[in-house]
Amino acid sequence: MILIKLGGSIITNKEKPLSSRKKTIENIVRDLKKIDEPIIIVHGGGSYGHYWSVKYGMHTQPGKYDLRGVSIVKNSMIELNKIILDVFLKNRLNPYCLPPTDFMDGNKPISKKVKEMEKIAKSGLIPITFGDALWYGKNKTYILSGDKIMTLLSKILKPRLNIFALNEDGLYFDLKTKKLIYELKGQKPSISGNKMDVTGGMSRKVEEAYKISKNGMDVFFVNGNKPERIVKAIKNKKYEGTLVRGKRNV
Ligand code: IP8
Repeated sequence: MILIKLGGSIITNKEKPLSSRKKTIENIVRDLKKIDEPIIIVHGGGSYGHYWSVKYGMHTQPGKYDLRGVSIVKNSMIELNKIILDVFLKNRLNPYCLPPTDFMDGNKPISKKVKEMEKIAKSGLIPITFGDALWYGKNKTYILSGDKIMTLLSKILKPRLNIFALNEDGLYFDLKTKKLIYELKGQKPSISGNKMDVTGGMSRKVEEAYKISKNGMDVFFVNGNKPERIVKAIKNKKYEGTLVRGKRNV
């Protein structure tokens, strides 16, 4: 089984509020059709969820956030999710929408529900979930990032590969030269944060990738504008991007 995160920067125009990159989503989905292993999709918020989370000052830390903000963030994520589901359907794939409320209890995953996602994926349906504003308990809410969902799901499901589709070729040694890091085995690059992103942008991804690799699994950062690279990684184990080797594979 393969876990794929479609980052907000690839599925939306981050500089333009509430605008999706439909053509790019379509290209990715068309290539996902070539994969014959069960997959689970997680997507980010981009200029939908993040736009509103910033406006309402909402973060990953549980708090008593503006209830209007909670509703609006949730609504915007449903809107983005619907766009993605429609592209899957149009391309004759069978998406199975699973908002994180279906498998989260506060900030903890419900193991039984997560395991059920694997069964759903193996049946041929494609579970699709996303980062969201969630009820935490004690009148608090929080922003659950799609990156965090990747870590939570991978810990329980132990997928063969965890893929983060980005709007970049992978991780770079430094942002000026954009020299690509091809492979990492246990060493963590330092990545500076992204102000527009309430869940921490690139640094959060690297953080979560390291947690996943420490749990033994490989993580692959790939350019979502070149979806054939996703297919090559899955089918031919050819990694045109950054591969973070899981502890057991180092
Ligand atoms: O883009 C966060 O998900 P991410 C979603 O994966 C919201 O960090 C609601 C901001």
